[in-house]
Amino acid sequence: MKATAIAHPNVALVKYWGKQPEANHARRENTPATPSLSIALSALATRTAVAAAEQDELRVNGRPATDARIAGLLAEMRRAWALPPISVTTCNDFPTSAGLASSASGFAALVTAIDGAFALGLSVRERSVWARRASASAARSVVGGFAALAPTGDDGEWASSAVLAKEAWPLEVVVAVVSETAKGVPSNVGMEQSRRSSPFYSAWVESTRSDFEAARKAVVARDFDALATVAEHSCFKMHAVMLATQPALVYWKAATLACIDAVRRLQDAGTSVFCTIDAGPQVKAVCAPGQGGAVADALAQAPGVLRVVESGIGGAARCVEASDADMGSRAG
Ligand code: 2P0
Repeated sequence: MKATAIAHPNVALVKYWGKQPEANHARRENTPATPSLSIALSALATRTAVAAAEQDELRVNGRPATDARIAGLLAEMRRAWALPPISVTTCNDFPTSAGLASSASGFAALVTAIDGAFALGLSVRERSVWARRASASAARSVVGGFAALAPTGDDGEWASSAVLAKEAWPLEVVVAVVSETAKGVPSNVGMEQSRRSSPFYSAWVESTRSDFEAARKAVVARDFDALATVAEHSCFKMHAVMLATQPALVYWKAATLACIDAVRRLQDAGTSVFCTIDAGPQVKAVCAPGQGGAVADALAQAPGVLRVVESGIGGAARCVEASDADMGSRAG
């Protein structure tokens, strides 16, 4: 009755920002208002061990912690199965809550470890639905590779599914880390403020459906330029919604703009790269195969960049041997 799982954070190329109003649901289902499409990052990982215990307990990055969303997920799963008290030990090899999607990899790893430890026999789709209820982007980290989060099946349940296997298109991603501190407004709070107050919100929700279809086609066709066009548009449109929220959600730092400028200059010089930014200041530059090294060198020179992380596309959330200490070698 114990298991360890690894999951990778993901970067959305078509963004999720906003939830369907909860009045639409009999109970809290955390259903997005917009479909999204992402790539997982092999170089970053969350490792989570769960085991039956005397009482529920949580350790995050080596320290005792409490987390209402983890407690809520355990309570929901206990409505479905007679799970014992559980100890959860989770650790990220990257900064928590700084726009690197630690909740995505965290909940994907947690659901996968619980499934393994208690032999629940969940399908990938079922694990993605459980992860989504805790944090919608986590549904995509369950699937890994190029993943969509959209209504699925006859019941229209929002779940994640594979768009393309990671081996089919080995894009590279350079993460330019410009701040290691936790962000001010968590995503779940910020997106609700946007829904209530941003005059651009309804246009965002409406137009993201066609962005999602365009991105899905571009990924299947492995058309880098088409993906770059729709992904940058989705990113900057989401940040326009954020800026028009009251109070304004400004996640960027000066170094964020310096990175955008550096990516523009690379594009002007003919490099196949585009940038995307989530609810935080870090810039992720997505590069055609073989271009990551040159892009990393350029972004490392941008004023205010603390460090760059080069990554490939990561695999699905999966159980591993507890003795396997090296997350990088299991990048899958
Ligand atoms: C995304 N983000 O698609 C977007 C882009 C942030 C900006 O998914 O409330 O932590 O837990 O469902 O998944 C961050 O939102 O939000 C996110 P909840 P989550 O990656």
